Amino acid sequence: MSQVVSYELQANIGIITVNNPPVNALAQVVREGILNAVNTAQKDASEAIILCCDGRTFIAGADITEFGKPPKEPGLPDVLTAIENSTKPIVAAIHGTALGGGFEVTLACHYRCAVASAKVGLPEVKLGLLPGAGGTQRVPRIAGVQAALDMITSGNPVPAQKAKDMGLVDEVVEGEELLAGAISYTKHLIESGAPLKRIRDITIDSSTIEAGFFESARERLAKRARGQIAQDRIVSCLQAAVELPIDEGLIRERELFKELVNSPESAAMRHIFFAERQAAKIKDLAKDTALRPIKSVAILGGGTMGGGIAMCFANVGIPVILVEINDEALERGLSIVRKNYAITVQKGKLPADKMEQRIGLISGTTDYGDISDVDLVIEAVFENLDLKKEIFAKLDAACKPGAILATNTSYQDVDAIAEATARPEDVVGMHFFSPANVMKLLEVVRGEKTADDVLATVMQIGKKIGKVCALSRVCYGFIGNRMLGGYGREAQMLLLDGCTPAQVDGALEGFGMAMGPLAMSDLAGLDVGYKARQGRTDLPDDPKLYRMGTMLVEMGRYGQKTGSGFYQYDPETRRRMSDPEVEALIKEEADKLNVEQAHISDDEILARCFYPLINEGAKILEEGIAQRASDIDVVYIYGYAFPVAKGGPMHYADSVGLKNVHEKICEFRDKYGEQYWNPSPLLKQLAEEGKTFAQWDKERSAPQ
Ligand code: 3H9
Repeated sequence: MSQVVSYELQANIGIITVNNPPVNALAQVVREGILNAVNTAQKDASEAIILCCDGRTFIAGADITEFGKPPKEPGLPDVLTAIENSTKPIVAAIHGTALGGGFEVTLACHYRCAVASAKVGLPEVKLGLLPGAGGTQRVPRIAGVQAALDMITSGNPVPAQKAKDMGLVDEVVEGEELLAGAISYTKHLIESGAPLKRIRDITIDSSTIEAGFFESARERLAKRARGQIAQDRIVSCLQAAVELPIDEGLIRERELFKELVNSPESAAMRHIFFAERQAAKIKDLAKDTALRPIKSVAILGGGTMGGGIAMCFANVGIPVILVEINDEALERGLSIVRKNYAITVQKGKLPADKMEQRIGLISGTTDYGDISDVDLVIEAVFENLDLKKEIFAKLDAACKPGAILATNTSYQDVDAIAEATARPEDVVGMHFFSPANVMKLLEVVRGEKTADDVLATVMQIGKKIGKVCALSRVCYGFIGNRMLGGYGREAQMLLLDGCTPAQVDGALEGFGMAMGPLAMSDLAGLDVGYKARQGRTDLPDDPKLYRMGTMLVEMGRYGQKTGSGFYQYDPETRRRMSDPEVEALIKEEADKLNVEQAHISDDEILARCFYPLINEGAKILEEGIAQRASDIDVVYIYGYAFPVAKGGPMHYADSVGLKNVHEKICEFRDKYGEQYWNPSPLLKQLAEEGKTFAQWDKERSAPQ
């Protein structure tokens, strides 16, 4: 048949098997193979056909690497037409995850059966796309329009039993022996003379759809879309499913799919899909590096961060010991954990008995002697290098040989911490982001002497607890926080230069940031940055630098916690409001400093705030702190809420053009001074060569 699709006749059942590791994506050879097999089966002695897959999953979707390249025949819709028009019933047999185009293949089949552990879903929206092979037309026909809307706009997969309840799957087969179960189900269909059930023949009764249903769905989705267009186009497709005959609905779906697949939004989101998976790979580490078993964990420090980290491990069934300096602190830490779990239960995201199970996995101690046996320790005390060194010396004495000793520091020198022990090879940074039980990013910091198996183990355990891992070498602030410096600085400088806080935040929120930098500083507390600056000797002596943040703190305006900062906050709702007093103060200060205020466009605000990030990112690359530009994007998407539809700062720079970014940085250097705007040599070089960061990554990933 073909290398990746085989066909065999077992008694009166034809069996088509796809085998295209790792996830049976619908590459051209798979599409062609299925089409040929379906055609073959029409002419042989089979009475029904089963479509199943080898390996870990049913077809997990279209081959994403093919998007953006010239289309190759046969297209997926042609394959689906052949399946749907088969004169013999075709039964999809699902295990693993039938996703996107993979699930759409099953919807063209006449029947679907699945093992209980299988999931089905249409995750295209997470790639800035919509289901482009009939998903938007067939799902509402069997599951209803509301269920289709929820499923396709969330992109979340549905477990087999729920899929059966929704009508998406016909049979959940018993046990995990899928093929045997599928054969017995198909035999039953043959014997009972089951008809050729085609979803396309179902008509949606449009009178069941409330007036204004689609308009209100659009409005609701636009609020959380952060400028993304895919949700809106999905609603258009569902509307077509209700209002048009299926063939016209399929044409509409195809047109809108094409619009999205060619959009910068989808290109950015596909970039992040692959970037996330690349980031987990460490370039100079052998694939078969042996892992250290992690069966128990200790967390030092039961504050918000330590408690959140403890939850990450308990959530996946790994017992955790929380270590605090006294009973009172320990009780406080454990109660934070209980409170967080209770909130999750209240929100309906966790059954109460699961909460008890997880809390049962977290114990506490004030004695280092109790952690002598754990496999991994994560220190999460406050940011003080001497304290951390003292703790690591104690851990060295207390922990068993081979235990991994990790620090959750955000800034400190991991090598200096490692040197406080006699086993620096066991020391590594695990930088979680707050709230640690929610934020997806884990920056893994590789010290000078960190052992390979420690790194490989931490990457693997990071994935297990649901984090997206990115590797950083040691430097002040690692990848994420080091880059952030210029972003916050410029947000404040822009005020003196003529913007209001609302203008600065508005421009960045319009771009898709969840929260602008000034509102974010108010949320974190302006006093935090103020205190951090006091200890720094490396900042230029410039009265303009952080002027407004400093003044506000000295006026007692610390941000949300004191009810005012760059903004005023409604005491009840915490809604932020512009504050005329702050705006007048900014003008006054600009006059005092002889800064000529001018109107600044949103584009200029974006360049002033983002180009320092990009420039620092380029320096981080040339110094080898990050392995890839795409790793930096992953850090910003998952740790700093950079809009995924823009693909992260480095991808965004590529889309603007590195020549343009470099020229603008040079212009800012001439206008605002070299101490802030000093173009990175790598950025300059790539700009001159007309290259992108993506090309730079690619050249470095190619075998030497
Ligand atoms: C679509 O279907 C559009 C249609 O509606 C219309 C068409 C006309 N293509 O995630 P993992 C690679 S859009 C190519 O680490 P896991 C992945 O890069 C698609 N490659 O495994 C990785 O490569 P590497 C809708 C793919 O077990 C390797 O497979 N479908 C694809 O943690 C292993 O991946 C989706 O969006 C693909 N579709 O998770 C599903 N999928 O080893 C996307 C994976 O070189 N996929 N790869 O780094 C997933 O969600 C997860 O991969 C899955 C497995 C849950 C399946």
